[in-house]
Amino acid sequence: MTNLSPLQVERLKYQPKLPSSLSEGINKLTYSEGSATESVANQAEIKELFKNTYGKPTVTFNSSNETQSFEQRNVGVILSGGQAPGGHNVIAGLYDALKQANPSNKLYGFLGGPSGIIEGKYIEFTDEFMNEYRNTGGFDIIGSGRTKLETEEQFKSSLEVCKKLNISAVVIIGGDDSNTNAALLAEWFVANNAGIQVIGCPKTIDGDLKNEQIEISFGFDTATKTYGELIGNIQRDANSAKKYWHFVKIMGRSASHVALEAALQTQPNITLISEEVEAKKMSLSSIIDYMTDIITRRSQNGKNFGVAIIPEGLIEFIPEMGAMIANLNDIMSSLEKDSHYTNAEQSEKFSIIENTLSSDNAKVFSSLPTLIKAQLLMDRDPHGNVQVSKIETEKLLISMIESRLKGTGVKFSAQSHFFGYEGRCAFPSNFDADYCYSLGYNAFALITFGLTGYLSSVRNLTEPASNWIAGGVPLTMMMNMERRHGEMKPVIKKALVELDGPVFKQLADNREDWAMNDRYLFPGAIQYFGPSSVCDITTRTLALEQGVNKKVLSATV
Ligand code: FBP
Repeated sequence: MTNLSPLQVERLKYQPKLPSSLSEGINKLTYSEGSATESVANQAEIKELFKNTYGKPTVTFNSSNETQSFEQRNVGVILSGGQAPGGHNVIAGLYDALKQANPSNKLYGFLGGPSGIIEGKYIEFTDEFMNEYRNTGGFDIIGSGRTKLETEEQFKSSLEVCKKLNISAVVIIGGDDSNTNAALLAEWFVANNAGIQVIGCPKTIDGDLKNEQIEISFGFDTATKTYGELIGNIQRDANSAKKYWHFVKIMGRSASHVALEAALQTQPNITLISEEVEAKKMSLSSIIDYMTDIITRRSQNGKNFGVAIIPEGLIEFIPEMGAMIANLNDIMSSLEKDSHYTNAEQSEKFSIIENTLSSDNAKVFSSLPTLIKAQLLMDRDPHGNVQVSKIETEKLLISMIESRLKGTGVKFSAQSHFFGYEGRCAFPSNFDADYCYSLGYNAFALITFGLTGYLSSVRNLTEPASNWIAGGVPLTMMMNMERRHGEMKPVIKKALVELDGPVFKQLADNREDWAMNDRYLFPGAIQYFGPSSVCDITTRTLALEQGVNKKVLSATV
């Protein structure tokens, strides 16, 4: 290995921690079953679509006195969707468990996301190769992709590739869309007697793949701490120069968990939460009223500066925008196949869109600046999502506030930022390094017990790693029916910010104080070595949701 930074060298030596139920060894496990499960909604439709994998029980692992031995087997792994810190450690945990079970076992990595299994593009992991990636950020070990696995042809070619490599289990490391793929593939393999198990691992910096069994998806911890550091630095700058308002858009496609967590870590002057905007039916104009009021009141106190946090997915949660985008998504799926539209110039495209949208939605679309209109028309991702990371909501808000303040005498000079990609490939924090390694190790434990259509689950995460609880949760339990590409499809339901929950309450109780009095916090960079109170601290979100706020928040008071 050449060209390693000093931190890389030290991180490669870090030995991630496992829950004590798993740390006795992969051959020393037993498991207990919970009761049968139901999907979160649309039970009848989901049951019908997942005849073989619906309704299975949750499972929990415990260490056993008996030692099992395992036949040789081959496993495939896929990294799917957006990068999240710790993905390499999931593979490392999976690899170590698999080799511990039987040194002749093989792990194949499919290249470039789900398309790797369809096209038969893979590598075989070796000790030497795996060791280069332990505790590192990124998904570059095998690459990632967003191909949606849903057609009969895709399933058939995946089966052919697995048969060729003698693979009897596939682990899909992904977010809600990717684990929907995992559920579909698991069902298809059972229905076709393929003898191949499918296990998912909960990944996404967005933090929206969670429920009672999945306390948080991996990557959220590291990504939010990275954004916390950057926002803290911006706050110092704003408070030093006292001349700019910084509008910071924070990644997180739909849910505002990332923006909310970053706000609790840094205490900025304004934080918008998409779920609140939707619940209060706030129009774009009323959001501008809210922000302009704070900017004006601060200005009256001689403070022509501040920091505002804007969640990436905001635009879809503003009622008139959300309705227009839903209408746009439906019409785009047919317009994208129409050569008259695809060959048209931008201005002609806008008028085709305005003539095809309903009249209310056409009015909303036409009221937007050209830049935002063009960004709204960009390609959808393979799952039918608008690519909100490409929509510059922060600039839209700045320009609308500038117009609103014109002639009022309030000084408003703004800088815009988008913190997203900066946080997705950071070196995993100690928490994510341990959590990811445990998720991967645990995924192999699920495989050894013959389970399929399960998501690797490690919980009790605010406790030391030795007290974490390892097990599995059926993927169908998290599903409901949603409209995608103009059709109803089974998908894993996103967990949005709960407005009556303790995390949002922490913001709501403090935001007026933070708006007017500068209560900025400066979290600084993630620490990997040093006192546990700094290095092993979890997120406010996890701590508040698990009711251990005192321990974690004391550092901020
Ligand atoms: P996943 O849901 O796949 O984890 O991706 C999350 C995310 O980082 C979102 O926060 C963001 O909107 C999106 O990916 C960006 O996608 P891309 O990487 O394709 O630009």
